[in-house]
This record gives sequence, C-alpha cells and structure tokens, in this order.
Amino acid sequence: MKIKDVRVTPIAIPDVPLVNLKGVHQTVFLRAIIEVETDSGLIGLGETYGAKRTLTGLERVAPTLIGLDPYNLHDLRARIESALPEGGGINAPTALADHKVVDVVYSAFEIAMLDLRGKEVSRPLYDILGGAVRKSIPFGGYLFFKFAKQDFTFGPDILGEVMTPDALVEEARGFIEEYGFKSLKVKGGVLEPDLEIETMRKLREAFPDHALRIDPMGAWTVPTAKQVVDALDGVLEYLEDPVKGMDAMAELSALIDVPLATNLVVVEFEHAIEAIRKDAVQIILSDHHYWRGATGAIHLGQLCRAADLGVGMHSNSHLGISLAAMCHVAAATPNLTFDCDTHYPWYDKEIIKGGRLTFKDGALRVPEGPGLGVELDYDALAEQHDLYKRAMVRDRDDTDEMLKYRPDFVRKVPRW
Ligand code: GKR
Ligand code: MG
Repeated sequence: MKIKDVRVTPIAIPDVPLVNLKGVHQTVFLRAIIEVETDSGLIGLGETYGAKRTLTGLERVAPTLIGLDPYNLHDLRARIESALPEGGGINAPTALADHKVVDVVYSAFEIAMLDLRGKEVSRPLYDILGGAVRKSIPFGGYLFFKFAKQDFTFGPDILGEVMTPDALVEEARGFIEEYGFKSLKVKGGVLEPDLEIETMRKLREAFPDHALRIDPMGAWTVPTAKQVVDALDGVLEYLEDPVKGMDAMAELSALIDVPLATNLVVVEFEHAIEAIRKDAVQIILSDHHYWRGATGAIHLGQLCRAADLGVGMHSNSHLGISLAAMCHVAAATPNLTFDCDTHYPWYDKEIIKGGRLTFKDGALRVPEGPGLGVELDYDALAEQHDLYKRAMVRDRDDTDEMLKYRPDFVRKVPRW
C-alpha cells in the first residue's frame, strides 16, 4: 500500500462569541480536512487546525507524501521535516501557547495513516494503537462566558449573552439536560476573580455531584490564584493553567493541594521533563493534534504513568473526524482518568456521513471502525469549503475579534 494522492480542504464552521482571557471567538472557526488516497483505493482521513500557518504547512507537505508507505511513520516525519526546514509555530502572536508546525502537520497526517492501516485490515483504529481499555469515552461540559452575537452573516447565536454567574449556571443546566455531562469545565479568566469564585460556588450548589474545573489560561498572579483556591476549598477537581508560565505554576503548586492541570505550559515532551523536575503540574492534558499524533499522545500517557501524573484531554473547536480520533486515542490510553474536553456542543455542522455524533450520559461510544469509523460527507464538505471562501477569515485571532465588542480591550496576561 502506497500513497498516491493527498487532498487538503480548508473549511469554515459558524461559531458563536465565546470569551476567553485573550479575546473572543470569531464568526467562524477554521479546520483543514485531509484525505490521503492509496494505490489500493483506500482513503485515510484527518482533521486539524485550518488557520494559515497550519494550512501552508499541510499544503507544502502534501505532494511530498506521494509514494509513502502508511506503515512507515519515521519516513512520514522525515518527509515533513525536509518539506518544512524552517519549522516555526502555527499560532497568531496573541495566542497563549504555540505548537510547532512540524508536530501539528505530522499529527494530522499520522491520523490519516493510522486510519488507512485500520481500513486495510478492517479493524478499528484503537486496535492499531494497542487495543481499547474502554469503549465509552466520558466528556465534560465545556462552559464559556459569552457575548450575544452581533454578526449573523454566517449563522445564528446560541443562548444569547452569558456574562454572569447565574447565566453560566443556566448554561450548565442546559448542557447537562441535553448531553448528560457528569463534569463541567469553566473557561475562566473572563470575569473578576470574585465573580468566577461565585460562579464555581453556584455550580457546586446547583450540581453537587459534578466534578468541577476552571481554566483561566494564566489570568491570575500566584497570590490571586492562591486566594481563589482557598475560597474554593473542596469545590475543584482540578485547576487548569491558573497562572502564566512553568515557574509560576511550580510556585503555586507548592502552596496548594488542588492538582494543577495544563495545556499551556507543557505542550512538548521537553516541557514535560521540566514540569516533572519542578513539580509544576499534576495533570497533563493530551491532544493528538499537536502531541505528535495518536502515537505521541499515547506515549505521553506512558510518560505520565511513569511520573505519577494524571492525564486528561484538551480540545479546540473541532468536528467529527477529530472527535472520532480523540475517542480512539482515549480508548487506547489506559491512564486517561479524567473526562475529556470538547467544544462540540457549541456548533451544529458536521462533515461526516450520518451527521453529528451523539453523546449519551455525557459519553460517546468509540466508533467501531474500520480505522476511525467515520466517512466524509462530500456535500457537507463542499458547503463548508464554500463558507471558507466566502467568510475570508484566514487566521484565528481572538484579540482582534474582541476589539469589535470592546474597542478599548487590551490583552493582558496575567490580568488579575
Ligand atoms: O476555545 O477559547 C477557546 C479555548 O480557550 C481554547 O482555545 C483552548 O485551547 O480549550 C482550550 C483550553 O483548554 O485552553
Ligand atoms: Mg486549557
């Protein structure tokens, strides 16, 4: 089996104004859909970020993969490194962490190669990854403060404005009713810390049995974070990226008992070694989009087991190919002990056949394959590619978008 064609299709999906420390979501989010076709007629799928640096990397690498054997992941890596010799990162300068373009491009194509391998032997992708330790993957409800939408050009709003503790509790109630989530994560760093403390207390009161987390993305100084932790004694399952940078995380970690999780200070294996040495985090959030694919995410799980760290799963706005890949990786990561993040409830489009995947009691069944177990709906793909051409958004920049809602906004990390 050899690769004979590679197609990369950028798409746009209508989004709603979800707020975070650095700004607000744009009117659409961008994804890139990958199809890798073999001389035996199989098509392997992948999905990743669709913003300009990732897209350029994918497009430059695509023609160099012709002739590749999907079983040779070392050759895949070598071809990517030689097609992208200058490397670099993928994110806009206003983002809070960056990922190497080489890792992101590798990750996207690796999933497609593994999908092909599963398809060739008619086995689900989790079997290619060493087998499933679970078939039902629990996800948490990912709660955001949000503005009421101003620009309806590409799609409607969901829920209107949610900018108070009480409104966020109602958002959570709706998510739990609709999806059955058993845990809740709040994207913090948006309101004053006192209001976010009130939010978490009200969530605890309303949902006494749900695991609760907050992720302020480095919004707080160490003393502020310590005050929040003291005020939320007994409320949090874990605290995600409360302060900015490895050393601040280590300083806070030494002062508190609540576990610290991260998808900002540990995004490469080298960082994991530093974090373990400094005892800066207790949980690393894996993500097959940048942890060197599914195999890298599983290696991360093994490293965490050796270092006695927990493993969770981070998300960004994504569609069903990514969600299916997350499920297979989660199925094959024995020590993934926390509910995974997902942005999936925040939009209603899909580009896979059969439409949207359905959560039951907050969990998804792993698609049974072959490979990822999902197929492309080409009409839906064409529709979202058309929106990509019309929307003319080419990069993710939440700070730039925020200026449309708050013209005097200044990105400040930490803010409090
Ligand atoms: O969608 O605004 C967002 C999130 O802030 C996302 O970009 C983060 O990558 O969900 C992520 C996180 O956990 O930090
Ligand atoms: Mg995070």
